[in-house]
Amino acid sequence: MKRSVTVVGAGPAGLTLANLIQQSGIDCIVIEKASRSQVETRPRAGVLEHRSVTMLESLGLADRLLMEADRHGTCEFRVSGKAFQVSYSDLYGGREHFVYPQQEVVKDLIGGFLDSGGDIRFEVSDVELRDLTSSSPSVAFTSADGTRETITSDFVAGCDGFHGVSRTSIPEGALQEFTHHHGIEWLTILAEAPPSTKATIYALQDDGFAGHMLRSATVSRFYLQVPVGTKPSDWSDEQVWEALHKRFALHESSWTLTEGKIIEKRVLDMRSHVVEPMSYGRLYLLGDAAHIITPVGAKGMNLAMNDAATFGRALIDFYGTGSETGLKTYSEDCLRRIWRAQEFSQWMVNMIHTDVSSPFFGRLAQARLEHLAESPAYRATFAENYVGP
Ligand code: RFL
Repeated sequence: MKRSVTVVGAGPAGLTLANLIQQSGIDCIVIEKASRSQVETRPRAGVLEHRSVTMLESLGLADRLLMEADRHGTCEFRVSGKAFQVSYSDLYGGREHFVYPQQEVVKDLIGGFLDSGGDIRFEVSDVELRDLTSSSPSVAFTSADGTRETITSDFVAGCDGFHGVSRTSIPEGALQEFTHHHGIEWLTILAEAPPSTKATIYALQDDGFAGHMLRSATVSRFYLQVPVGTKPSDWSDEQVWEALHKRFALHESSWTLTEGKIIEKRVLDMRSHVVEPMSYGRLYLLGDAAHIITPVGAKGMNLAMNDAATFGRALIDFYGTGSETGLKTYSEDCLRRIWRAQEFSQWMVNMIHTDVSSPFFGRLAQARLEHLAESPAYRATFAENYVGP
């Protein structure tokens, strides 16, 4: 097989890229390890920044999103029983977050790509990337029916997430890796519970952080700060609800938390990881394959889609005019935004957790939250970063 671009991985990064370049007449193929139903039902992120929505609109793939997504412009902080809200949309030109589950974004992107004649091979295995520094790299894989196939292309887009094969196909020493473990873990819970709030809640109590994130009218995501080394089975459903009630509790308020059936309970390792540069020869890394960010600030899916937009534009330029400028600056262009998001996420991690590395940091978190509650200038900076600059 010969295609201009081989895209490895059908997550938000790979599918955004595939739609973008296919719409510009660049032939590509997407290969994906999981089945179509697996990728279309995998609940993960749920917050789209306005720029991601604008990009999906420009691809003609935002109709369902614009109809179904809830728009949010306010979040709430609860500190030891007292609440304050930040109307980040009002503070940043009316720009909002769109709450639309990642699996719905993926569904829309797969539908759009296949409807316009796209080629996605699901359930591939034994993927191997070869000749990456040549002008015709190739990707070999075993297809769902057991046939071994090889695709030769001009470029390979490594969009296969943190555990994929793309980044690990790059020889050791060719990339610089930046890793940080934040010293905390989150128990992440997905529950069939209608939201108990209209605004995302970040709550901080002496025994740790709790988050209430919005997903849909019937499903909510919750987070609980837990000690490093915790296993999901360490927490019974009853203990989860008890901790959530306690950490969200408000003095002098009749607010209540609506419980529901817990459908997913996992422990999320809170770490950050970035590689530089985000390319090697004709292999370009996009999304989680190149960088991991904590869920604090809800940036992961948006960064993945931004990488796709940046690389897509570079390819369109290359095939349209022969210019290699966009390809050469791809990594630098993406990394600027990635590091800014990492900086914001780290700032927020330190603000909403007790005892990240010592009790000293617990007190700094309180001071930062007080500053946010009191200072319009501080809130404006938060809004700019939270909405996406
Ligand atoms: P993905 O989504 O991991 O997709 C990679 C795809 O590659 C496939 N794959 C392979 N395919 C072929 N060959 C191989 N060898 C392969 N190996 C893997 C995988 O099956 C998969 O389909 O990466 P991508 O596209 O870079 O997208 C990144 C986002 O998924 C990720 O950053 C977000 O989910 C992070 N994230 C959040 N981001 C936000 O912007 N807002 C949020 O609110 C938010 N919440 C979250 C999150 C991530 C979470 N978890 C589970 C890590 C909440 C959670 C709990």
